[in-house]
Amino acid sequence: HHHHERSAGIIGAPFSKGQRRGGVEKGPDLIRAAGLREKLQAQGCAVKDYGNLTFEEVASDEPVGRVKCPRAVGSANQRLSEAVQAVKKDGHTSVMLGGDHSLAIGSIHGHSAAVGELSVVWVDAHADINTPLTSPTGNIHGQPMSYLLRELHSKIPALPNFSWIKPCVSARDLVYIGLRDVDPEEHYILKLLGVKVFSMSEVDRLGVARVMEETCDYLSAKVKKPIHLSYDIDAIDPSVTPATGTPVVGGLTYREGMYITEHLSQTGLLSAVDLVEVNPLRGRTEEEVQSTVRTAVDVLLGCFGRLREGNHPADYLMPEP
Ligand code: EXY
Ligand code: MN
Ligand code: MN
Repeated sequence: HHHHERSAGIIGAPFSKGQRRGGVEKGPDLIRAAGLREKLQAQGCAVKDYGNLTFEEVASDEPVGRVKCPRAVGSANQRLSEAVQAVKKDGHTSVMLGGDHSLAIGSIHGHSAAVGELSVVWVDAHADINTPLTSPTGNIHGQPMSYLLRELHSKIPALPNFSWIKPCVSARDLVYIGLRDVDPEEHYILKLLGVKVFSMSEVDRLGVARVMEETCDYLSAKVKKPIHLSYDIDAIDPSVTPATGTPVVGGLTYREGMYITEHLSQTGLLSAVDLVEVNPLRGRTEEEVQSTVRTAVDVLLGCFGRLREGNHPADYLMPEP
């Protein structure tokens, strides 16, 4: 395996207003406290931690149609987009620690603003592609992809603090892995746009190795674009990662979850990663919280070259007697 020079630029985004449940804003500090920086450095990855973003309080944020907290979500994501652009301009792989998945709006927007056309790999139990008009809940964490896809632009109504968002991803550059809880309206959109989906059924049928091979073949059919990996911890089975807001049975095993990161890391194209939806208040015991947080850290280590076979530094010299 060739060794890629990598560095991680970590952005904490302690934001939870893309959904109803408090606690998900504690994700960034918990993931750091589990030793993310130290473990990345121990595997030879340079780390710059940009700290946590601070988000302005929005005085009154009444729903617009069904959409809840649009002003807070819009302005938080604008901040995040700028932060991700700065991290990319400093030459790092961006690591955004959420927070809820509405943050993918700013993370992907900022990544694209810095590097241009992207491939997006969305690992999630959910498709997060409801438009403001199809959303059954109004929660923006179930909608981020709809704001980002060029093909859905005409379906998106104006929302306060959203006018800065320009759709920057094409449907053919998006792949989903792990889906098992998709609303009918979302399913219609996925079929209409012909989005590549490896639901849990495809993971069952093909196995994760073939899913990843096909994912990368599909995405690099013409040109190899930088990859944005948006990893929702609820993609993994709740027996492993229970501390999350919308757990769904029948998810990825720990091993499948790791394999996805190992494979993407080895493409050398991974340019930004989101790790979202870790919510310690949703764990019933401390062990449930710790198992979720440890797995989140392992996902990120896999993104930066950790292999289960083991690793060694490129310049390792065996001690001579
Ligand atoms: N599809 C549902 C909705 O739009 O509200 C549930 C979305 C859950 C989203 C989680 C973060 O991935
Ligand atoms: Mn999600
Ligand atoms: Mn999800």
